[in-house]
Amino acid sequence: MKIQILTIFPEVCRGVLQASILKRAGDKGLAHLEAVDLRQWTSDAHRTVDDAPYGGGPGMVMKIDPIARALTDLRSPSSKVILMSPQGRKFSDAAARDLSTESDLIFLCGHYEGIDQRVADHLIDDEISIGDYVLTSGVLPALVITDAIVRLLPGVLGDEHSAQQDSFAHGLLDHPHYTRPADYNGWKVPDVLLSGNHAAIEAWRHERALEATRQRRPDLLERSS
Ligand code: 9D3
Repeated sequence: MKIQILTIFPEVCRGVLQASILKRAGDKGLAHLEAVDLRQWTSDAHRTVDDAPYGGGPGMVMKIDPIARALTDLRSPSSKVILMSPQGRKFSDAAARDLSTESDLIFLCGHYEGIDQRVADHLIDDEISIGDYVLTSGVLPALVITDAIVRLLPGVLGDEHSAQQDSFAHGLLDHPHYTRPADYNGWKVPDVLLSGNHAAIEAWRHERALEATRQRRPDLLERSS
């Protein structure tokens, strides 16, 4: 799978893409992850990517021209171009699983107050938000989505089962985890986990996951039933 993040802040992306599991996925050849500088497709001395809004008002708007030229060069018949935008459909575990089956993704990141509407109307395949809070650009959302997708690719996580077993796939929050020591200043690990009784441990974990979900995220239970 190839993922390209098209942005005026490529160096921010490169830092994240060069760390941890994302770096390992790239090094192992399981994903080609790349930050691409939108200013490569400007042609003036100031490398301008934005301009004042028609109709007036504060802030700047990203111009269509550098974006259109960049996409002409980057896109292939198999690529899916996704605009990161507060107006997009909301990202989720299900969306990550859908996107992980694509071969070629291009995340277009906005900056400033917005992007010329003709980009969304004519140049993209999908428009995604990561949630109802205002960020300063689409760069962090593109990295969030890249991270969520790449960890689902076969071979990326050490244990093949860990992405499958992950909480949102079942619609439940995770159960608590403990490691040594069994008693830390009087804060004890639940006895059942030390019992060696695997059936009892599984039952306890399921009960604790259900309880946590009921208390904190009852919306997840409504959705799965
Ligand atoms: C005044 C209207 N604002 C929209 C809520 C303007 C605006 C604010 C912030 C336009 C763009 C941005 C920058 N954010 C993104 O590009 C963005 C985003 C976000 O802010 N929250 C959640 N998901 C995303 S995806 C892209």
